[in-house]
Parts: sequence; C-alpha cells; structure tokens
Amino acid sequence: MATKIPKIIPQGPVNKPADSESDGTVVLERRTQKVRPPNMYQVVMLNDDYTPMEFVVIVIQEFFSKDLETATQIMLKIHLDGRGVCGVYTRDVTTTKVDQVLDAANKAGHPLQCVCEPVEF
Ligand code: TYC
Repeated sequence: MATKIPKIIPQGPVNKPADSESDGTVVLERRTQKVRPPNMYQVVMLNDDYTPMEFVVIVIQEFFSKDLETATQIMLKIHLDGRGVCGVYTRDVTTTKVDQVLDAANKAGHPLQCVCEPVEF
C-alpha cells in the first residue's frame, strides 16, 4: 500500500507567530547580548637597590615593546616611587610577562621583581 504523503501547507506571514523566523525556525528565547570586556591586569615592576638601571630599561623595551625614551621614563619612575606600571593586558598575557621578566632577571643574576595586579576602575 502506498504511504500517503502529507501535504505541507506553507505558512504565510498572517499565521506567523511573533517568535518565529520567516523560514519557520522557532526562536525559543531572545536575549540581549551581554558581552563584557575582559578583566584587565597590569605588570607592576618594583624597585630594588641592586638591579642596574640599564638592565631594567632593556627589560622594559624587550618585554613591553617600549621605545628607549619611554622605557627610561618608566624605569626612573620605578626608581623614584618604588613601583611602576609597565603594561596592561588580559590576565594570561600579564602573568606570562611577569614570568618572562623574572626569568630574565634570574638568569642575569639580578633581584628585579614584578607582580601582576588587577586594574582598578
Ligand atoms: N634602583 C636601581 C638602581 O639604582 C634601579 C632600578 C630601577 C631597579 C627600577 C629596579 O624596577 C627597578 N640601580
């Protein structure tokens, strides 16, 4: 016996429910998009009495992509104030930069320290 094929009646805009698309797809829930910017973290470098200024300037240039003048200004700020921000990034990038700086300082035998801090807004 032949199977009866049901007749598909196309639904026009008159019968279209408010929560369906023109292709018949039903939208269960419409949400307003909530995308937050990521939390940001800063690399804070700390002063000490032993690390040479030249080394700090090179580190800031190398790992924070600063030119010589900017790196020198940041180093002098740290030297005078005890601490200074070298850059602001997402959490993963910030912790990677901290690791890179500490690694470079250890290898060179300098006590240079830096930390990852959340940016307050
Ligand atoms: N205070 C150091 C000196 O006089 C220089 C220095 C600057 C060290 C910044 C660390 O994060 C630092 N040689």
